[in-house]
Amino acid sequence: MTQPVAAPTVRTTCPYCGVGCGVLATPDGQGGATIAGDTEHPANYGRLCSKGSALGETLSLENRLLHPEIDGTRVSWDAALDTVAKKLSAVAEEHGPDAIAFYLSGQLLTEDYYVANKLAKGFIGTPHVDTNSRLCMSSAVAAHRRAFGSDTVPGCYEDLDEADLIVLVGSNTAWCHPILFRRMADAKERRGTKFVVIDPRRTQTAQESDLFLGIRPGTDSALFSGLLVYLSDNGFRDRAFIESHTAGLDGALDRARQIAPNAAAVAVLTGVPEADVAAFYALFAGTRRVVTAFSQGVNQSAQGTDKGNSIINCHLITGRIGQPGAGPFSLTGQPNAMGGREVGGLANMLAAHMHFAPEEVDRVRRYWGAPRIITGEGMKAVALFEAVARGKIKALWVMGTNPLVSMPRADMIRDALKGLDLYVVSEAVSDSDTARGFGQTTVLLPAQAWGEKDGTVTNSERRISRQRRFLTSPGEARPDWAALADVGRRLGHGRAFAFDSAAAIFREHAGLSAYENNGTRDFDLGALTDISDAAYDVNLPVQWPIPKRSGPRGAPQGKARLFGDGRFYTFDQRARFVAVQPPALALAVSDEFPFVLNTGRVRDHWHTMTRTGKSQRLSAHRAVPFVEVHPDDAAAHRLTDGGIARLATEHGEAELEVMVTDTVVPGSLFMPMHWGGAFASKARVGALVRGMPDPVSGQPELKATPAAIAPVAYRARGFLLSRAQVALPEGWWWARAAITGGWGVQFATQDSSRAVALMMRGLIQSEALPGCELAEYADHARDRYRCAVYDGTRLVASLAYAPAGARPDWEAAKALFAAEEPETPERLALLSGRAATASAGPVVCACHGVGADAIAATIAGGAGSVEAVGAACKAGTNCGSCIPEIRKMLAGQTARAA
Ligand SMILES: Nc1nc2c(c(=O)[nH]1)N[C@H]1C(S)=C(S)[C@@H](COP(=O)(O)OP(=O)(O)OC[C@H]3O[C@@H](n4cnc5c(=O)[nH]c(N)nc54)[C@H](O)[C@@H]3O)O[C@H]1N2
Ligand SMILES: Nc1nc2c(c(=O)[nH]1)N[C@H]1C(S)=C(S)[C@@H](COP(=O)(O)OP(=O)(O)OC[C@H]3O[C@@H](n4cnc5c(=O)[nH]c(N)nc54)[C@H](O)[C@@H]3O)O[C@H]1N2
Ligand code: SF4
Ligand SMILES: [Mo]
Repeated sequence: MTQPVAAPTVRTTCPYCGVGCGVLATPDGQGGATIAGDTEHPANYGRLCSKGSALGETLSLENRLLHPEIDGTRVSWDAALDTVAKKLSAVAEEHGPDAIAFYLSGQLLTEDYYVANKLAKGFIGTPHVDTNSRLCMSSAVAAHRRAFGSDTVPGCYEDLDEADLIVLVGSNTAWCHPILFRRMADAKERRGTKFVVIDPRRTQTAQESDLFLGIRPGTDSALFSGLLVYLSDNGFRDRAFIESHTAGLDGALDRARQIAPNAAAVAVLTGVPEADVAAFYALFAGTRRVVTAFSQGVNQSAQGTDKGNSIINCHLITGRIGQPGAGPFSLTGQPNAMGGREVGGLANMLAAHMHFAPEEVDRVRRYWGAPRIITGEGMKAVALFEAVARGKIKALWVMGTNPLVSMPRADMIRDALKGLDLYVVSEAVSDSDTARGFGQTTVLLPAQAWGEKDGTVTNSERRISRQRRFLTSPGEARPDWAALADVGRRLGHGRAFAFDSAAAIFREHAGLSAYENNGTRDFDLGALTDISDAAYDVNLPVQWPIPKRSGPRGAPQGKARLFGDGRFYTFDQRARFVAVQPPALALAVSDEFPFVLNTGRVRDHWHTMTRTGKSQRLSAHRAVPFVEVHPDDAAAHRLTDGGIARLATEHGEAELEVMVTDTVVPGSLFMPMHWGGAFASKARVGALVRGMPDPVSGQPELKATPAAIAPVAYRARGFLLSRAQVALPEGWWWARAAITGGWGVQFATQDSSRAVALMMRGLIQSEALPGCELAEYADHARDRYRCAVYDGTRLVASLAYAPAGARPDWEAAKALFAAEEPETPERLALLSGRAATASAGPVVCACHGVGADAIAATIAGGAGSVEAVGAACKAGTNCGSCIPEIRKMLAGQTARAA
């Protein structure tokens, strides 16, 4: 067990992805901190990706929610919580407790989550508690439970180091789990591990693979059904394992044979060339140490649970599970996706991996001393928000998630909120779309953010780590668990919610996991039941299960792998093969909506950008919301690279910059999920997405919505750089990004250069830029305009405007804006639009701010490898998240040279 390093450096855990990297934070005493990787943390051994490295840039208090509010008016915590408690009681009295719902998040700490779950399910008595993990992991959970009888991730990260084949299904690992991808790349280097990537898009991950299967969306279960048949027919069954430790092979195999009798049939269904299908099958069959890692291309699907089970079936038939270097591996998205599952934050779980068998309900009731324990499942996210729309739910408490961007059919949800008697949002920021929604009574509760709060999270390999406080908490922000416990006390449950620390909550949570367990439930923290406050502060990280007396001489010891002994958590201890349904091939595209809209993530942004949006380094890689379109479709629909397009579905629309690329196939579009209302005029992914739920897990399909796309002919394009945020006129298209020294907004407008010049003159007479001086260059005959605004000698804003076809490039201006008091040549350059110094091009390496042009120059100058590029210009030498992009540029150069 590791000891804390000497103050003032604090050991904590990255708040972004489920890799769960250890972070060392050294506060600067002014609200900021220096960030480094924790060399002793077993998830990352000191490495951090671009997002983790830039955490120090996200700590500012700009846009933080600092005080409770009721209907937009600042109030005391007491007043806010009195209102919440009073209204909850009134709703329960009038409509029953099940008119109350909670919508939680895999970004809450386990302790927050535990208290929310206990309050709702045991004391208020509503089963309607769901979480954004429904959109993220619930199909993997359901697949685990069907196969193993429990929601257990069998393997650990060391399996990635020790595998000879890694199959990545629906996972853009290079961008979304970058530190795990570095581990995989190390394995490739060390032992020649091969990568197979299965994804409809040729992602950065795919470009690093040995074999890429560009699958037709939604057809993964056909591919893996074909693999099951192949393994069975070609002598790759592990007979002893199947015989002693599994059930249901015959049924699953019959079904698989109906779906995908051979590689030729699989090729027809999946669109993958038959030779590639055959190559994949031979590679999988012939490699004992194979990990199949899967993520949202599997889970966020109308048949996500079946996709998961079709993968697990192939590991069961070969007995490749719970062994070093072998197993199915669900890569979790959020930092505490696993913790949420552990406390029972999903509507179809009760608590501590227990469900609704009568003895389980009774056990939890006794442990909690709960007066109103629920006895059955509640509504899952999609149904829950539909119930809000129907008026069935009267009070909703949203905590740590931004559903007005991230839920499918988000515009419908926004309208539905107005019917709520009580709408509570626990948030760290004041300007998230969700915090700006409203019910008849809207209560905003300020939450402590990362660096201020204290508790635990569990990563993808079941490892519990501490998030520790290293900053004082600003304004009146409090831990989420404290707000929940205070409401519990106000509702008359003082004893059950008498928590005074995160450690106390953790002990109770660990106690429940061990309560009457005796090895019957996978999730067991028995050894941590009596953990002292001091030990809680220093002891973790540790992997569960960790029952009482688990290690030598009774010392606690976690377990890296499960199921190696062939014992599962079904009643007969056998794993189940699952007969899956054939993929539904009709994607319901129509003449009106002929495209399939796929959605997902970019390398440097986290979800709805409430944190990464503050970092100029992270905002440089992709600065505007975009849609990827294949060149053939672009030509057919008059879309040009860099132009603006309107994307429409049956549910809503967005306006995005077009990125023409052959990494998507004809007929498909891809847009990122990140830009909410605070960062772009019209780019909320949730407004567009249909979200058909998987019948088993209830997880909505977020990767395939029928859509239409058409160009939008704006008159002009431009950008505005400013020290503080400036609002642009109604009707403009815009996207905002953090830049060095302030904010940059790229815009498109129908207004003329004359109108824009007038607008700038208005701005310097308004509150936005009061009393400043305007230096202008205007050529209205050619519809061009540039200006710079000075407050004395200090540059405070700069705008460029040109006809849409001559969109001004902002890289040079951004570099000039970094100087607060520019010299004369730079001042002139801002107005002429000609760079004073060469621009570096769009940023590739976020850590060192190295642009594509600079990297291209080093390659042209003879740097022939990633290492040589790094030595010449530092790109790729810190976190390594950009190495795939550098490698692609190197390959391009080699191809050109040939
Ligand atoms: N940079 C960054 N990293 C993140 C996050 C972030 O916001 N930003 N979020 C974190 C979270 S919460 C999550 S859940 C993870 C998600 O991590 P990933 O799942 O890796 O990310 P996505 O981009 O959502 O989707 C992965 C891929 O699924 C593909 N896909 C779509 N349809 C199909 C299909 O039918 N079959 C297959 N095989 N593939 C398909 C998409 O083309 C996409 O490339 O990332 C985590 N890490
Ligand atoms: N179309 C489409 N939609 C998707 C996805 C997709 O791939 N495509 N992915 C889905 C997935 S996998 C996920 S995980 C979701 C993510 O979607 P969301 O959960 O909606 O996204 P976040 O931006 O992470 O929202 C977290 C919110 O919590 C706030 N916050 C931060 N710290 C705290 C805290 O300590 N306490 C409280 N109370 N609040 C805090 C942040 O400011 C932020 O507003 O999106 C889902 N939606
Ligand atoms: S891989 Fe990056 S985002 Fe994920 S936990 Fe590690 S540092 Fe954070
Ligand atoms: Mo997620």
